[in-house]
Amino acid sequence: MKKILLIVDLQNDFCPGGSLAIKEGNEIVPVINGLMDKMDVVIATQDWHPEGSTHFEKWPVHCVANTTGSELNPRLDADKIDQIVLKGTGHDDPGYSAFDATNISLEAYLKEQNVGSLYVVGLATDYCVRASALDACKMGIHTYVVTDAIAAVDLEEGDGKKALDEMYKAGCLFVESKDI
Ligand code: VGL
Repeated sequence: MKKILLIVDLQNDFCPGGSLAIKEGNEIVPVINGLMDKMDVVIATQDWHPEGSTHFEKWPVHCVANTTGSELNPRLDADKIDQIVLKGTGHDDPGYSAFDATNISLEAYLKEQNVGSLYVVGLATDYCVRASALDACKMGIHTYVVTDAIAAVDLEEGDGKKALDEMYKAGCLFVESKDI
Protein backbone atom coordinates (compact mmCIF):
# COMPACT_ATOMS: atom_id res chain seq x y z
CA MET A 1 0.00 0.00 0.00
CA LYS A 2 1.44 3.33 -1.06
CA LYS A 3 1.63 6.81 0.38
CA ILE A 4 0.56 9.22 -2.30
CA LEU A 5 0.97 13.00 -2.30
CA LEU A 6 -1.72 15.01 -4.09
CA ILE A 7 -0.47 18.55 -4.76
CA VAL A 8 -3.46 20.69 -5.67
CA ASP A 9 -3.17 23.67 -8.04
CA LEU A 10 0.19 25.07 -6.96
CA GLN A 11 0.12 27.27 -10.05
CA ASN A 12 1.42 30.76 -10.77
CA ASP A 13 -2.04 32.35 -10.91
CA PHE A 14 -2.81 31.20 -7.35
CA CYS A 15 0.53 32.43 -5.99
CA PRO A 16 1.78 35.98 -5.29
CA GLY A 17 1.85 37.90 -8.59
CA GLY A 18 -0.93 35.78 -10.10
CA SER A 19 -4.48 36.80 -11.02
CA LEU A 20 -6.08 34.95 -8.09
CA ALA A 21 -3.16 35.15 -5.71
CA ILE A 22 -3.15 33.54 -2.27
CA LYS A 23 -0.71 35.28 0.02
CA GLU A 24 0.83 32.07 1.45
CA GLY A 25 1.17 30.44 -1.99
CA ASN A 26 4.97 30.60 -2.02
CA GLU A 27 5.42 29.81 1.68
CA ILE A 28 3.94 26.32 1.45
CA VAL A 29 6.20 25.27 -1.45
CA PRO A 30 9.25 24.30 0.66
CA VAL A 31 6.97 22.29 2.98
CA ILE A 32 5.58 20.42 -0.04
CA ASN A 33 9.04 19.87 -1.55
CA GLY A 34 10.08 18.36 1.78
CA LEU A 35 7.18 15.89 1.66
CA MET A 36 7.92 14.56 -1.82
CA ASP A 37 10.78 12.29 -0.68
CA LYS A 38 8.55 10.72 1.97
CA MET A 39 5.99 9.59 -0.61
CA ASP A 40 5.86 6.65 -3.02
CA VAL A 41 4.00 8.60 -5.70
CA VAL A 42 3.61 12.34 -6.30
CA ILE A 43 0.64 13.72 -8.23
CA ALA A 44 0.13 17.40 -9.10
CA THR A 45 -3.13 18.88 -10.34
CA GLN A 46 -3.40 21.88 -12.63
CA ASP A 47 -6.47 23.99 -13.20
CA TRP A 48 -6.53 24.06 -16.99
CA HIS A 49 -9.31 26.29 -18.26
CA PRO A 50 -10.24 27.19 -21.83
CA GLU A 51 -10.44 30.90 -22.67
CA GLY A 52 -14.01 32.08 -22.14
CA SER A 53 -14.80 29.40 -19.53
CA THR A 54 -18.07 30.14 -17.75
CA HIS A 55 -16.07 29.64 -14.52
CA PHE A 56 -14.69 33.16 -15.18
CA GLU A 57 -18.13 34.63 -14.46
CA LYS A 58 -17.44 33.84 -10.80
CA TRP A 59 -13.66 34.30 -10.73
CA PRO A 60 -11.02 36.51 -12.33
CA VAL A 61 -9.55 34.88 -15.43
CA HIS A 62 -6.95 32.38 -14.16
CA CYS A 63 -5.06 29.25 -15.16
CA VAL A 64 -5.90 29.40 -18.86
CA ALA A 65 -4.40 26.28 -20.47
CA ASN A 66 -0.84 26.70 -21.78
CA THR A 67 -0.20 30.12 -20.26
CA THR A 68 2.33 31.25 -17.66
CA GLY A 69 -0.50 31.54 -15.13
CA SER A 70 -1.36 27.85 -15.43
CA GLU A 71 2.26 26.68 -15.01
CA LEU A 72 3.27 25.16 -11.71
CA ASN A 73 5.01 27.46 -9.23
CA PRO A 74 8.65 27.35 -10.43
CA ARG A 75 9.89 26.76 -6.85
CA LEU A 76 8.15 23.38 -6.81
CA ASP A 77 10.45 20.38 -7.32
CA ALA A 78 8.69 19.44 -10.55
CA ASP A 79 11.02 16.59 -11.56
CA LYS A 80 9.68 14.57 -8.61
CA ILE A 81 6.12 14.67 -9.95
CA ASP A 82 5.01 11.29 -11.33
CA GLN A 83 1.62 12.28 -12.73
CA ILE A 84 0.02 15.56 -13.80
CA VAL A 85 -3.75 15.85 -13.50
CA LEU A 86 -5.61 18.45 -15.61
CA LYS A 87 -9.04 19.64 -14.53
CA GLY A 88 -11.56 22.33 -15.34
CA THR A 89 -10.81 21.69 -18.99
CA GLY A 90 -14.39 22.05 -20.31
CA HIS A 91 -16.19 25.28 -21.13
CA ASP A 92 -18.67 24.82 -18.26
CA ASP A 93 -16.47 22.77 -15.97
CA PRO A 94 -15.22 24.55 -12.83
CA GLY A 95 -13.04 21.51 -12.03
CA TYR A 96 -12.76 22.14 -8.31
CA SER A 97 -12.01 18.50 -7.54
CA ALA A 98 -8.90 16.63 -8.69
CA PHE A 99 -11.32 13.79 -9.46
CA ASP A 100 -12.86 16.00 -12.21
CA ALA A 101 -9.65 15.43 -14.19
CA THR A 102 -10.07 14.80 -17.88
CA ASN A 103 -6.57 13.67 -18.94
CA ILE A 104 -6.75 10.59 -16.70
CA SER A 105 -9.22 8.97 -14.32
CA LEU A 106 -7.66 9.87 -10.99
CA GLU A 107 -9.71 7.26 -9.15
CA ALA A 108 -8.50 4.50 -11.47
CA TYR A 109 -4.90 5.75 -11.26
CA LEU A 110 -4.96 5.72 -7.44
CA LYS A 111 -6.35 2.18 -7.44
CA GLU A 112 -3.71 1.00 -9.93
CA GLN A 113 -1.06 2.51 -7.69
CA ASN A 114 -2.51 0.65 -4.72
CA VAL A 115 -3.13 3.77 -2.65
CA GLY A 116 -2.88 3.24 1.10
CA SER A 117 -3.10 6.88 2.14
CA LEU A 118 -3.51 10.09 0.22
CA TYR A 119 -1.90 13.28 1.54
CA VAL A 120 -3.60 16.41 0.20
CA VAL A 121 -1.65 19.70 0.04
CA GLY A 122 -1.80 22.91 -2.01
CA LEU A 123 -4.41 25.52 -2.95
CA ALA A 124 -6.98 26.43 -2.02
CA THR A 125 -8.29 25.05 1.27
CA ASP A 126 -11.80 26.37 0.66
CA TYR A 127 -12.13 25.27 -2.99
CA CYS A 128 -9.99 22.69 -4.73
CA VAL A 129 -8.33 21.16 -1.65
CA ARG A 130 -11.76 20.88 -0.04
CA ALA A 131 -13.46 19.34 -3.09
CA SER A 132 -10.60 16.91 -3.73
CA ALA A 133 -10.30 15.75 -0.11
CA LEU A 134 -14.08 15.30 0.23
CA ASP A 135 -14.23 13.23 -2.97
CA ALA A 136 -11.28 11.09 -1.87
CA CYS A 137 -12.97 10.40 1.48
CA LYS A 138 -16.22 9.50 -0.25
CA MET A 139 -14.31 6.93 -2.30
CA GLY A 140 -13.14 5.33 0.91
CA ILE A 141 -9.54 6.47 0.52
CA HIS A 142 -7.65 7.08 3.76
CA THR A 143 -7.24 10.84 3.29
CA TYR A 144 -4.95 13.20 5.20
CA VAL A 145 -5.04 16.98 4.85
CA VAL A 146 -1.60 18.41 5.67
CA THR A 147 -2.53 21.49 7.67
CA ASP A 148 0.72 23.46 7.22
CA ALA A 149 0.84 22.81 3.47
CA ILE A 150 -2.49 24.36 2.43
CA ALA A 151 -3.84 27.93 2.26
CA ALA A 152 -7.29 29.45 1.75
CA VAL A 153 -8.68 32.10 -0.60
CA ASP A 154 -10.97 33.30 2.23
CA LEU A 155 -13.27 35.37 -0.04
CA GLU A 156 -15.35 35.61 3.14
CA GLU A 157 -13.43 35.54 6.37
CA GLY A 158 -13.59 32.06 7.89
CA ASP A 159 -14.15 30.15 4.62
CA GLY A 160 -10.93 28.19 5.13
CA LYS A 161 -11.86 27.28 8.67
CA LYS A 162 -15.37 26.25 7.54
CA ALA A 163 -13.88 24.01 4.86
CA LEU A 164 -11.62 22.34 7.43
CA ASP A 165 -14.64 21.63 9.66
CA GLU A 166 -16.46 20.11 6.72
CA MET A 167 -13.51 17.91 5.76
CA TYR A 168 -13.13 16.79 9.38
CA LYS A 169 -16.81 15.86 9.62
CA ALA A 170 -16.56 13.91 6.37
CA GLY A 171 -13.79 11.77 7.85
CA CYS A 172 -10.63 13.42 6.53
CA LEU A 173 -7.70 13.18 8.91
CA PHE A 174 -5.46 16.14 9.71
CA VAL A 175 -1.71 15.93 10.04
CA GLU A 176 1.23 18.34 10.23
CA SER A 177 4.11 17.84 7.82
CA LYS A 178 6.62 17.21 10.64
CA ASP A 179 4.59 14.19 11.78
CA ILE A 180 4.61 12.43 8.41
C1 VGL B 1 -9.55 27.44 -7.04
C2 VGL B 1 -10.81 29.33 -6.92
C3 VGL B 1 -11.11 29.23 -8.26
C4 VGL B 1 -8.66 26.45 -6.35
C5 VGL B 1 -9.85 27.31 -8.37
O1 VGL B 1 -7.71 25.96 -6.97
O2 VGL B 1 -8.90 26.19 -5.17
N1 VGL B 1 -10.03 28.44 -6.33
N2 VGL B 1 -10.64 28.22 -8.96
